[in-house]
Amino acid sequence: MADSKHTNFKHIETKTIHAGKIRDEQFGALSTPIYQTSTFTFENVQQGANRFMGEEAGYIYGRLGNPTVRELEQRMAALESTEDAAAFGSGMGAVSATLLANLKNGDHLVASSALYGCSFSLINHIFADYGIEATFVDMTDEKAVRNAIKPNSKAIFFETPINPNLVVIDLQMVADIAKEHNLVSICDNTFMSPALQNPAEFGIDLIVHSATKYLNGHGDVIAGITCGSAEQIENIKLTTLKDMGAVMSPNDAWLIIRGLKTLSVRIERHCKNAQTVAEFLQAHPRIKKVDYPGLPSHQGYPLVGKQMKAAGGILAFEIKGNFDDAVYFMNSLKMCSIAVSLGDAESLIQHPASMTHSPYTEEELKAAGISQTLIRLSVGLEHVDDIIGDLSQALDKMNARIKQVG
Ligand code: LCS
Repeated sequence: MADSKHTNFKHIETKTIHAGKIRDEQFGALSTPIYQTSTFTFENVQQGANRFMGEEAGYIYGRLGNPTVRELEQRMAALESTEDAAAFGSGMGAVSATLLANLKNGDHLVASSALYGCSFSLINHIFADYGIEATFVDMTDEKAVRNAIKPNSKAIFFETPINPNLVVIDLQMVADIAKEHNLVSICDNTFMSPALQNPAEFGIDLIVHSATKYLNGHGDVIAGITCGSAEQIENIKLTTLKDMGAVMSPNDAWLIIRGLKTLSVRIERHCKNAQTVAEFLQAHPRIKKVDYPGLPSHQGYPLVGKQMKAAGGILAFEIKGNFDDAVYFMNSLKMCSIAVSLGDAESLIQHPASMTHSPYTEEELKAAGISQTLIRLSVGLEHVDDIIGDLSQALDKMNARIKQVG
C-alpha cells in the first residue's frame, strides 16, 4: 500500500472522505482493509533488526503501529491541518499520553478549571501524586491565565467549548500566551470536531479528541486521537504511547474511518437541531437558563464565526425547580436516552454533577461553574420536532408535579 497523493482538498466535505487515504495497491479496495493482526513477519532477522533500529520503514508489532490505524492518523492530521497524528484506545488515553509526554516531575501545568471529569481527576489526583503541579484557572479571564503561569510551567490544557457548560475559550488568546511563555498549548477539540474548529490554525500546538464522540458518531467505539507537529507526535509515539500502551485497535480505526466520511453532514444536522432545541428551551417558561454558544445571550456567542464554524450539537440547561424536579424531568423522557457520552445519532441526556463530573467535589463544581441542577443534552440526528416533543412532554409532566406538590 502506498500513500495516495496528498491533494490539498479545500472543502471539509471532501476532506473527510478523501484526505489522508492510503490507496490499496494490491486490490484497489475502496474501503480501507482492516489489518487485524497483532504482529508483522520479517523476511529475515536482519530486516527485523533494521526495523527496530529505524533504519528500514515497515511495521513491527501492533502496539508500535498498524496500517489501518495509520490511515486514520493520516486522515485526522489532514482534517486538523497538522503534520501528523497518533491514535489511542480512548480519549483519556490520548489526554494522559499527550500531557505526560510534555510534563515530568517538578513541572507545572496551567489547566482550565472546568474540564471533562476524568481529565480533571487525572490532573488533580494522579498527576499530583507524581509531582506534577497544576493550577486550575478560569480561562475566559486572560489576566487570570497570565497570573497562573509559574517559572516551572510547561504546558497549558483546556477544552473549548467546555464540557459540560459550553463555555468558549479564545483559541488565539491561549495560543499567544503559550508562545510568549514557551508553553506547549494543548486543546481538547472533542465538542467541536475538526468539521467546526481547527485549533492548529490559531497556533495551538496539540489537539486531542475523544474519537468516541463525533468522529466515530455511532456510539460503538471508545477511542482517542492527538494531532500535532511531526516532532511532537513522534515523541508521543516513542514514549507515552509505546510504553504506556493505550493503542487503538485496527477494527475501531476502521469504524472511525467509516464514521468520518459522514462527519460534515452529521455535524450540519446536529448543529441545526441543537440551535432549534436551544431556542425552544430558552423560550420555555419552566427553563431558567440555556448554555449554547449559538444563543446571543451566551458568553461564547462572539467567538462563533471567529473560531467556530457553528455552535455545535451540545447544550446544557437548568430548569426552574430543584434537584428532584430535574431528576423527575429526565426520568419522564421517552425518546432521549439517559446516558453519558455525546455526538451520537441518538439524543443523549445526562446530569453532569452526578455523572460525567462526579470526580469534582462540591466546591470544585462551584469553582468550575457547574450547578447541581445543570442538565446536558447531546442533540441527536432525529427529527427536531420529535426531540422537542419529547422534551416538551417531560417538562409538562414536571410542571404538573411541581403544581401538585406545591
Ligand atoms: N475529553 C472530553 C472533552 C470528553 O468529553 C471525554 C469523554 C474525554 C476527553 C475522554 O474520552 P473517552 O476516554 O471517554 O473516549 N466524555 C464523556 C462524556 O461527556 N460523557 O461520557 C464520556
